[in-house]
Amino acid sequence: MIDVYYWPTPNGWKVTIMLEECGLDYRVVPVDIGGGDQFKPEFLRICPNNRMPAVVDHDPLGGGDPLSMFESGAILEYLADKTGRFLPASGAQRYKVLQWVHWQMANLGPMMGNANHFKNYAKNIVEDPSQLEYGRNRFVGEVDRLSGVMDAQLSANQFLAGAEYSIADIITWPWAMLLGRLIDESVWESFPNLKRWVDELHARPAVEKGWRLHREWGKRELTDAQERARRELLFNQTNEKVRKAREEAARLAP
Ligand SMILES: N[C@@H](CCC(=O)N[C@@H](CS)C(=O)NCC(=O)O)C(=O)O
Repeated sequence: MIDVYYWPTPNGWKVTIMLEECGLDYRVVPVDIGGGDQFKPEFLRICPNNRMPAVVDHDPLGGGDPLSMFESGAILEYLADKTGRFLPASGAQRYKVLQWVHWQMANLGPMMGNANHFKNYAKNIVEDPSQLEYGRNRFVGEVDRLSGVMDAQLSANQFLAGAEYSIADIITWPWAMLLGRLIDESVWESFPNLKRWVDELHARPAVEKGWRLHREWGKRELTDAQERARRELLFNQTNEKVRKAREEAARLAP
């Protein structure tokens, strides 16, 4: 059994889609990131970076004690090795897949996260909206560039790493499918190969199921005060603020 520490966001969906694709048994542990669950000692012991997703595998590859892991890229690579699915065990194709996995982790995810911040969230935080212009242009520009990288790759290949569906696709889809919502639905006209791939993957039952899992959690109506508290929690993190929670987690460690 695998415990998956999850909230319905693109980084969370990567893991639930992979678990569904592999047909693995899993149990969902909610991590309400707007409510501060990522700072709870029991979660920080699993993920000292106070970010979900994370997993604990009670029957780990190779045996031994339960294995806990954070970072979605590492989690997908582990699950692929555990099941022998969606990542060749060796050879050139393994590294082609991993190259796109690392590309997503270092590029598309962070750039889309920052573009979303400057475009959608930050306007409720800063008093002078002109402060946002540089950040918004910088990150939306990067997302546009990265969309072109995917579109070119998918113009010559059915999937990101070539002819086979792999963890490179599973890890990239949850972010890429949000491009229209982030930029504008007309963005798809510029990236027809990317759109073809987004739609083809969406037709896979495991993708649909992993993506829909507990969507209702992220759609609660919040009061203004709750919204403010959520913003303070998510967008104002410093070492000093997180340090105390980390120390408490270390103190409680077995
Ligand atoms: N590189 C990490 C990113 C994880 C991440 O940023 N998770 C966000 C939600 S999508 C989170 O937990 N945020 C909580 C916070 O900002 O405190 C991964 O891919 O696992």
